[in-house]
Amino acid sequence: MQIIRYPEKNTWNTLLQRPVLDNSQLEATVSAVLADVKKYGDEALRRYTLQFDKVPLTSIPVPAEAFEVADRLLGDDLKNAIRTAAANIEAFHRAQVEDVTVIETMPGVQCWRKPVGIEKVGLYIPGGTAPLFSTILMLAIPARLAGCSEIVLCTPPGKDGNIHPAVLWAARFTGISQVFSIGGVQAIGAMAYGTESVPKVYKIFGPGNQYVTCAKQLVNAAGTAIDMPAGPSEVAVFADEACVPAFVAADLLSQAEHGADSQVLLVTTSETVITAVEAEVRAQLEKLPRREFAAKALENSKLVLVRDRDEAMDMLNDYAPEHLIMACENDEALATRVVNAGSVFLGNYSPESAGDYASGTNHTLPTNGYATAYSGVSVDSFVKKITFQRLSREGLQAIAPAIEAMAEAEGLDAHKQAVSIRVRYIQNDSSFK
Ligand code: HSO
Ligand code: ZN
Repeated sequence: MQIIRYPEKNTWNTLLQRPVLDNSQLEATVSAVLADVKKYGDEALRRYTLQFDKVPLTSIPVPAEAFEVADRLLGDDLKNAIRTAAANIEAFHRAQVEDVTVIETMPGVQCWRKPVGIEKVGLYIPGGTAPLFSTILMLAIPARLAGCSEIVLCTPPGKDGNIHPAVLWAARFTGISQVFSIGGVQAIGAMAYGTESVPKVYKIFGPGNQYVTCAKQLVNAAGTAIDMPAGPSEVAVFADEACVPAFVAADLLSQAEHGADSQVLLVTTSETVITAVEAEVRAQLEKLPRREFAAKALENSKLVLVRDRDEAMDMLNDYAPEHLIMACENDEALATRVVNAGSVFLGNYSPESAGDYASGTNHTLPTNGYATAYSGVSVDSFVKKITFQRLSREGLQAIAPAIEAMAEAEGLDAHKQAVSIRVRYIQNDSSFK
């Protein structure tokens, strides 16, 4: 990890830069696969699964027996852990379900907004080096709470053609309607366009590699909604002498182990913290099974010494991290100054892993600086909010002069007439026809 001491403000931009990925080469490949899926449907899904995953698919939908096998294979401890996490995630997200409030903006003018679940949503769970079944809880639970009627899931088959039992068990447990054994760009295409086996959905959620992210962006440009632009995982930690360096190091490594492209950042006001955290990172890294990924990620990562807490907060807000851990004195007071972050973890006993798995908050969060303008996934991500209104005769009469004057000033006479015609009717004007 690179150590940077007291960087001048005009160097922050460079210092906080994320690794830039060049998508230009990739886009042609991704578009070609998408076009093929659109044209050839299931046949293209089988062909690409054979080509990319090296699996000859017998069935695109995961058969019912596979869920029973998964149920037998999965240990009770893991099932209970998933149950605990799911209960917390459900409790946290249930509170996001909004009540409908009717607002009387003027006497006789009633307006309200009703959240309605997006009917068909598609969840993508990557395969690869770690089976992220926790992401199923983070997506399917809010989807169900939002009232989505069709929740489908795509995930690639492993080398043996099977899907990890925890993925299937979590899918069944959270009430997902159908699971399909496909991954990568072809899965995103299948959910965006629909094939003989896979239903077309209106919005696609979930993490993925560069290819999947590019596919999501392309189908989004063509009309399918997506959760958010996704990038590699990241965590920033603010620590002072109130931190426990071994905890900070463990948190940095927990995010670094996601992949070689992950990025971690420590901002501190204390030279002692830098020295201690660096030594701990080295020691703990050695013992990690995924040390190669973590070590690669650490090459892109920085330990930064700043002058004071104000400077630390300015820097962290500029960085807009996906996750922000504050292991410091008076964390809550300092946290009131956070303006850009996906999810914030306060104090020495709030590791990011708690939010990644089980405390209740969502782990699908804005990366790559998008926390300046985007929120993480929530029940809101799965609903549209439809507004309604009803005006009484009195209400319309009261508001009519305002509408008429504005319509006239915009030169939109038919708009004015839609009000005036009713007013004349109400007044029983003889000119009404
Ligand atoms: N830290 C990831 C989520 C995750 N962690 C899943 C473990 N499993 C989101 O940035
Ligand atoms: Zn994680």
